[in-house]
Amino acid sequence: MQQKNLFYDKDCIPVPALRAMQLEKLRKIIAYEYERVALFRTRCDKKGVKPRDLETLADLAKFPFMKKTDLRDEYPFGLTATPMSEINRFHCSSGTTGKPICIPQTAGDVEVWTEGVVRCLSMYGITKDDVVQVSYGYGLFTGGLGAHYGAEKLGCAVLPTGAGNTEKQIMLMKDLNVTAICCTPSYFLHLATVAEKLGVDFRRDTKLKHGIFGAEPWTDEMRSKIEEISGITAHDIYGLTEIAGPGVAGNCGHSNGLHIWEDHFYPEIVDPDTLEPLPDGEEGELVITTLDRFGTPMIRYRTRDLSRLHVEQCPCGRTMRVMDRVHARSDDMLIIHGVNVFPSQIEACLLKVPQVAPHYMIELSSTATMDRFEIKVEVIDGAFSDTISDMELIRRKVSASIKEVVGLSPVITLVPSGSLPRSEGKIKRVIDNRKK
Ligand code: DLL
Repeated sequence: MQQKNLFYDKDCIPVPALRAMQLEKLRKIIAYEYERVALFRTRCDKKGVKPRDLETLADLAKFPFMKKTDLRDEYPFGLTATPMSEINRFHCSSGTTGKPICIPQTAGDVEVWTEGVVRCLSMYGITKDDVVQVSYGYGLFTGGLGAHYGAEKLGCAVLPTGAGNTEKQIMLMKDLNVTAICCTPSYFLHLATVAEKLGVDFRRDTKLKHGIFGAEPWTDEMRSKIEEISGITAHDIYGLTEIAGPGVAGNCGHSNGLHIWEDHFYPEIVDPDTLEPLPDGEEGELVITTLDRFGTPMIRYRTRDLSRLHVEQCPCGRTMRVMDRVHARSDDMLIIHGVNVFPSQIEACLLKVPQVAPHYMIELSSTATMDRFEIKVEVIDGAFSDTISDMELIRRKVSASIKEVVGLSPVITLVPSGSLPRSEGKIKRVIDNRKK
């Protein structure tokens, strides 16, 4: 059973009390946003809906959505709801195109975010006796400072390495008896490869027990692989800049999903095409309303992340709803030869083949007549061979595994271990050079 900790009682608030609290907070934040943010007010007026129309939780569906383009269009302060004197911190997310988005936040907003991280860390079994290495990037990205503030608040000894300088990270991990590391799962894989090259065995030479991984989709197969190569427990932490940062949700280990701290972050699942709310149990796009953030409140923010809210309560005793691990974003979906393919499906298929390492790249290009779909994947040291028949055998296994799930037969290129690019932050695993 989960140890008792600072936020344990809050995690287990009885459901009726939780729903009443959410309704009260929703009423307050919607009225606040309506009064202070012109974009929201104009949209509500256009829809003919007023803050007073929120009488039940279901009434939230009457209110307009917010999305990333709103933050871009209103950059930098169009969605800021407080005077600048109350702003304590900025975080920005660059995205891939155009202007960044900027989230000004109050000191209270940072506290709510920190609390989310503390609740996640406690849930993973981390205590003040742990030494926590924060290898997420520090700066405008929320990973570094988010994990740092949470671990520090919990009373852990924090090692703020940030991203990169991998050999030094491994040395410090050993010398300072680090017990938990926070980074992207893809960076941990890189760290593991470098450790192996340096002759460092995590089990033998370090005290590492926990990995707190997030910021990018990763599959259950990847989680098993990480645990197998390192002997640590791989925990999932979810979040996004617009809503706070890491610590919006985390997994408790009792169910295969993440508790979303819904006393602060109210979740809905909507059909990504019709935008109609879906009942718990059905998969769709996760939409979040921040209940206690006042610098840049987000009302019905479309995350683009695909998930599902579980109907059943988690056996751990927490009443906060469990959401499915985010395996994909709606905008990650590739359409190849008319078939919908998520990169996470490819990852799961690849990792079923024991000779294959968890490093891969999906490359798409157009030829004169059709799309070319290629997967480059590393083969583990020892399995890579000059013998054509050995390699052909692995290639066939990979191909069959993908064909079975996705129904397509990509070109499979097996490459030696260490030959594909590594990332210190979020990894980019898809290169789509097709003509649009
Ligand atoms: O990635 C915040 C974060 C930092 C979360 C460190 C966890 C750990 P953004 O850069 O705004 O913020 O990116 C948010 O990353 O909408 C998801 O698509 C993806 N994402 C974040 N955590 C997970 C996760 C941070 N655990 C976007 N699993 C989100 C899957 C995740 N995807």
